[in-house]
Amino acid sequence: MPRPVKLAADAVSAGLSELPGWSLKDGKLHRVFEFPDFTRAFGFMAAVATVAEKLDHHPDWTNVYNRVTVNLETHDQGGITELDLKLAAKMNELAAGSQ
Ligand code: H2B
Repeated sequence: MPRPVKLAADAVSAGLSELPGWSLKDGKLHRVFEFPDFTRAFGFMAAVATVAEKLDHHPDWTNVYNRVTVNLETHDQGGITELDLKLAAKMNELAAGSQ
């Protein structure tokens, strides 16, 4: 699959408008997910890992107890691409119900 290209600012804004909880921070898609406990947070990360491998697109993230802080960008492109919007949407789906 050809790698997507870096999106223009207006395309990023349009994408963000359909991604509840996400914002633009330092040129990356940013969201903090909060769960009831560590087990739920880690379960979310495990579920996302499977999707990330399938997409061959991986999040920059950190976990502290019940919180997962995520920054998405496409390193190859030095910016945000459709793959980041897709992964962000998938993360929202996977987090729904376990937050
Ligand atoms: N993930 C992210 N977020 N950005 C990339 O540019 C990227 C990736 N590149 N995962 C992929 C892997 C690349 O290194 C492999 C070779 O396809």
